[in-house]
Amino acid sequence: MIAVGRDGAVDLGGEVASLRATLPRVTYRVAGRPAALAPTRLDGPPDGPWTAEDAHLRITLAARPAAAPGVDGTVLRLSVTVVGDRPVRLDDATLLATGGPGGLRLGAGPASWSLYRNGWNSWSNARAFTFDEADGDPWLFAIADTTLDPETPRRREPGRFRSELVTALADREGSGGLVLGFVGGARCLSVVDVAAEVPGGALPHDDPGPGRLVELSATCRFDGTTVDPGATTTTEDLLVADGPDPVGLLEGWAAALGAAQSARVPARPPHGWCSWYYHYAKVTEADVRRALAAADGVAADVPLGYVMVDDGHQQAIGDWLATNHKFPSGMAALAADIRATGRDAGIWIAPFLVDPDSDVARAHPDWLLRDEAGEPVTALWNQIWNLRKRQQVLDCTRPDVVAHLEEVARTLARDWGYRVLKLDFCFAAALPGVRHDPGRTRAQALRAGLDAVRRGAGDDAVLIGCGLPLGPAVGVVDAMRIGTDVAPAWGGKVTRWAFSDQGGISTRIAMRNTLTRAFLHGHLWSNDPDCVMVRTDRTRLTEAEVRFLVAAVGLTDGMVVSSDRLDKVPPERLDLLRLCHELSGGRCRVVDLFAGPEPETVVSVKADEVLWGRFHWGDAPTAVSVDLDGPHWDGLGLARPTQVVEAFTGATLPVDGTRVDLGVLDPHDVRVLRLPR
Ligand code: 9PG
Repeated sequence: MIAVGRDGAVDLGGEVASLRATLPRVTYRVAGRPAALAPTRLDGPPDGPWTAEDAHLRITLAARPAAAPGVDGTVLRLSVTVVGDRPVRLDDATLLATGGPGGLRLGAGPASWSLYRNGWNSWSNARAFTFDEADGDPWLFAIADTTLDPETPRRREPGRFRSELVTALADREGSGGLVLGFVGGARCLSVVDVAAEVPGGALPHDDPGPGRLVELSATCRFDGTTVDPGATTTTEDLLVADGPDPVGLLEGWAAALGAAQSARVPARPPHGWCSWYYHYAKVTEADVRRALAAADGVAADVPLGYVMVDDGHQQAIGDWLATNHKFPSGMAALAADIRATGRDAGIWIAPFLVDPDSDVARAHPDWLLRDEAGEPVTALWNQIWNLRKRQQVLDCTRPDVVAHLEEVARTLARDWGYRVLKLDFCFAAALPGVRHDPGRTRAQALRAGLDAVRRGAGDDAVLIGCGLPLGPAVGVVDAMRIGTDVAPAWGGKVTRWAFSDQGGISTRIAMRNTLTRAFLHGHLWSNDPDCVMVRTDRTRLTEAEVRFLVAAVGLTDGMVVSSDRLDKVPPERLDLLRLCHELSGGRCRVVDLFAGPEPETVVSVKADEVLWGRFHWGDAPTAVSVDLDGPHWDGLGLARPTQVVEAFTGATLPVDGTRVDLGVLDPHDVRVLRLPR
């Protein structure tokens, strides 16, 4: 599968794709001077490991066959040893890089490829692109602050893509695809860069060819960490695999990462009620108690495993144990009353953020992450918290910060009784800065903070990650937000422009990630697609859009979390929440993940039936039909039905050959066909 030639190239040859890559490259600094080890040949036996050396570093590349089920590929790992007598500051370690003719063979070439681009954290966008599209950083600072790694900027140029942690290429002609994904994320943040020129993109318009691959490289970021003489550090493992089923490759990668990093996957996704999307920061104790009372009334239809107080209980960001006047009984008493109803109590914190005016920031200025100039690093500006000042960040490589985080989590979870913790804005702990421990990467600093929270909260606590980079979270969180915030509005053209169609607050963008990141579910954690709003008060979501939300969350088997005033929700809307639970529980496949920016077809396989969802993203009423034919149908092993029942309308629809006519769908509507097994 893999060979390293004396001419200095790695050959990864598969049935579907083959890759001819240059050797590893490591950039570093010694005594402040930038340097690179970029060998033109490696030494070693034919099947490795292979080494190269300069005056400061020795690098060793090792390859082994991938062990992941259903994934036939190679895993690469690079070790870096400091052989000189001076400490080295490591920047980037590129495990493989290629480009130009012969660099990558897949189908006819880049003009027929789709690329899966994954964003940095929970809120960042993920979707398929074609190489005539451009994908740059959002222009609005508020969106950039919360969705981007500032160390991995993206230019807005057609055909140039930067994906975090994993990418996959699919041949749209159907021959298959290639996945390049890191099967570790607790040690390094990582990126895969892919650039190609195609007709209609950066190439001249009259160029009819299959396009040119310009660059493909996979890199671990060491963030300038110091490695001492004699010490060795290693990259995360990189999985490179090809095969006929590109979505299956992404699933295989997720399974491999989950196994390698001991993912915590709950037997069933947690479900409950969250205060945020109705009460927002104005939430009061009375609101939560009213929700609790309503929960009993709807329990027969809508199980609520937990009741969560989101943002709004604390006195200041950072002072998590100081409750504001809106919760007069105190948070421990409230948790006790929630638990007395048989439900878990949940609470929101942003563990690594501190408000500049908080007690913790004033008492411990030395706890703050600082930049090279000694100024506190700031993560974002949130007008709800502090109109005048940006939020600051804790340095999680400090033992006193770790002890503080542990103590906060211990108090919330064990003393107060909040077994469910939503950990928000966690990206902050991985921002660039000068850390107390110069030997730890940004990923390791974040991981140290997460581990402290887990230790404090205990093994049986349910941790829900949010605003959290994906790789470092695997193995700590039980559930993970995988998209931006929903809103009681779909998000039209103006939001799309303001948010550069990426993060922000938009049900449309949130639901896109619910589909495009569905394959992470059950491998890395339980996916949290954000709350399901079915209400008729305080909302501009149409009935069609509510169905869309219900179907996306249900079919992908995500957490079902209500955020309505349940005492005001009419019975026919409660029915939709019940249906959301009923649709859950299957093994889901987003069939057309690579077909365009917005997947339309989601198939969920359950014990007794197959659910076939057809999502209509368009802004106009449209006649829609479904064709059950195709490779995904063949894999389901179902008899050809002559009629099917639609889940939302209850209508029985005739099957004409393999086609089902769904009629005219409203904008942003969905239909779900129930196919008995
Ligand atoms: C609470 C909310 C909810 C929500 C989270 C997160 O950039 N911003 O100012 C910004 C504000 C809120 C936000 C994300 C970004 O939402 O996703 O579920 O918990 O915090 O404040």
